[in-house]
Amino acid sequence: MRSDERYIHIPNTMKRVLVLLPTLDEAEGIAEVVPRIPKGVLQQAGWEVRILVVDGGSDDGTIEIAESLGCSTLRQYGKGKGAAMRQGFSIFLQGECDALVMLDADGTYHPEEIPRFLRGLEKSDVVVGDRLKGKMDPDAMTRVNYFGNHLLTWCAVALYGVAMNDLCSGYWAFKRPSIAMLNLNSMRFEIEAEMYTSCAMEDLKMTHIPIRYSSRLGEAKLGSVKDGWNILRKLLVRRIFKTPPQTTPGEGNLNLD
Ligand SMILES: Nc1nc2c(ncn2[C@@H]2O[C@H](COP(=O)(O)OP(=O)(O)OP(=O)(O)O)[C@@H](O)[C@H]2O)c(=O)[nH]1
Ligand SMILES: [Mg+2]
Repeated sequence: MRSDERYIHIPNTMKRVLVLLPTLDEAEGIAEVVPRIPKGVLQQAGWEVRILVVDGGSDDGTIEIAESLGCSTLRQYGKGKGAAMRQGFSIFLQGECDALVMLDADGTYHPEEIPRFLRGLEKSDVVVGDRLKGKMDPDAMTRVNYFGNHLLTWCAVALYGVAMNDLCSGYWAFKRPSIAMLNLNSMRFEIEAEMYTSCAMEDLKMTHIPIRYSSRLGEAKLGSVKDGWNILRKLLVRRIFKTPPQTTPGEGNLNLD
């Protein structure tokens, strides 16, 4: 064997993680969030990182900034965070990554915590970041949202009987097969609630880890009362109709084509 040949056949033991970032006019946020993704630490832990930004039609340069930072970008079909996430999940399943981490691109969540999520996946199917038991900056969440998040989380647990600490958290990690089991048709901010209902009904093992939560950069897109009501309605609808219409068994309803 030539001296260099021994390196050629080394099996690639690196796993791949897709970091999924939904954006709508998040120029400031994306410029801060992407460089904070700890690629070096993840690489040492055996993870190769890919970043996909699914954009809802930003006109503030978000896409250009994301691309300049090495992200893949995609203009979503339709409108809404839910539609964007479903499209991102669908693309994930078409690719070869082993795990997916999703977080908002507004600077509220801390990308430095991604390795903790991936460690959590060693013992569970899904890991959910818990802001309510984590360390929250004083102005990170309005009182209305704080109360609403607790109330909706309580309703979710009462309806589904499966542990959940922070229903509206936007920071989740999934093993690949878990994504394939999700049945979703949410268009807007009810997507996380529906992810919870789907995980609960598919008996996926969820763990919760306390996370940091900070004030957002740029403007919020969520309307507390309207979106709060949509979340509650989604919890009730899924309790009665377990899967959305047009769901393909085992494949869910992730694609919007
Ligand atoms: N692709 C896409 N992303 C969206 C859309 N609406 C919001 N987002 C993104 O989804 C993430 C969450 O939106 P936010 O407005 O921060 O909502 P939130 O985090 O629930 O509410 P705040 O606590 O007020 O920040 C952010 O990264 C947004 O840019 C949309 O229609 N399409
Ligand atoms: Mg936010």
